[in-house]
Amino acid sequence: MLTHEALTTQALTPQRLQQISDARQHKKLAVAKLVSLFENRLKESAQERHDIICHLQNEAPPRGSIIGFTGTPGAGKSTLIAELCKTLLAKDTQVSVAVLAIDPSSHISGGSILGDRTRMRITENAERLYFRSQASNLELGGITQATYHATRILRYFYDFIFIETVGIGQNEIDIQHMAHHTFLVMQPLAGDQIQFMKCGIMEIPDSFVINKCDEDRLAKSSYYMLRTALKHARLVEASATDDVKQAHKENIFMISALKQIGLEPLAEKILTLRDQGKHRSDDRFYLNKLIAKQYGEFGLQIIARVDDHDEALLPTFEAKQRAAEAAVRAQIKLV
Ligand SMILES: Nc1nc2c(ncn2[C@@H]2O[C@H](COP(=O)(O)OP(=O)(O)O)[C@@H](O)[C@H]2O)c(=O)[nH]1
Ligand SMILES: [Mg+2]
Repeated sequence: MLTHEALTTQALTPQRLQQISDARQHKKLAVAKLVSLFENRLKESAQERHDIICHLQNEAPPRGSIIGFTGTPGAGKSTLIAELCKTLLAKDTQVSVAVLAIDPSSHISGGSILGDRTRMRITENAERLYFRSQASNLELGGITQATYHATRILRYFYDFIFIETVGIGQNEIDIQHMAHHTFLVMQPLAGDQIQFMKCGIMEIPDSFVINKCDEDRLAKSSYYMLRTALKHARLVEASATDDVKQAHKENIFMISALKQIGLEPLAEKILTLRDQGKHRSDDRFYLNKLIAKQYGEFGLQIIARVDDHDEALLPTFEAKQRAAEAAVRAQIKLV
């Protein structure tokens, strides 16, 4: 039904090919320009985005693993990510990381340049590291469509895409959807655990980071507190033994980003999450969100009829979007 609306793929210009080749070498300007093209999602550049993804996909599937870091403001996410990046890049001389920081303060400051960027004390000239702040103007403090679209392109150029987002309800759910692995970053003895238990949010993260474990005693007490909370939430069997030395094996990481304690096991864990990128496309999830926003339940019902086999004929988000919008508009005319 929808295939005749599919975008035909066109050849890229020599300039665009050069830009892609530069981005592959992690040249920041080229990466930034490509990410902007995807973030902005201007209608007139939909064809180009489609062509770029088809071109990249043709050469190799996306490799980047998306790793989410969520948690309350002030838990130390930015500091942790900065230290973790340094550890990772030093540990593995091949690995490359892109960081997308979604800055909730941009509501107030009107821009996402300041805020967290100043706290991400990453050496900007590290070649294998790309950093970008995103304003969270679309959905309060969290994952936006722009985040998803930025990851679509970044996954072809970087081994890991770290997303920093504030944990307030819906964002955890969204980050869980987008990320291959989600870390909940907490601070010790702040009552976060109890808070999260109440919200049912404990179930969402794949791993826990207790940050600000600046001293051993604090690390241990925080570990036991978290284990108790997990047992309460029935995420760990009540009878399970608690062994602080084995914590990282059960995906609990006790860290002081400030004092650079405990980063090694976390970096090792992250390296095991490599190459997850090719296993999933979330186009449909974000397309549904877009259509729901534009056309509500009516639109969703119509696009639900797009068969799965159409995925092969509609290989990009842009192709799916065009087909879906055409289908919805056709129905509107009929009604
Ligand atoms: N004591 C201590 N403070 C930390 C640690 N990590 C971060 N901080 C501080 O906590 C504050 C908030 O950190 P930030 O990374 O901006 O938190 P975010 O809002 O979660 O991104 C800053 O003042 C950091 O210096 C840590 O391991 N120990
Ligand atoms: Mg931050």
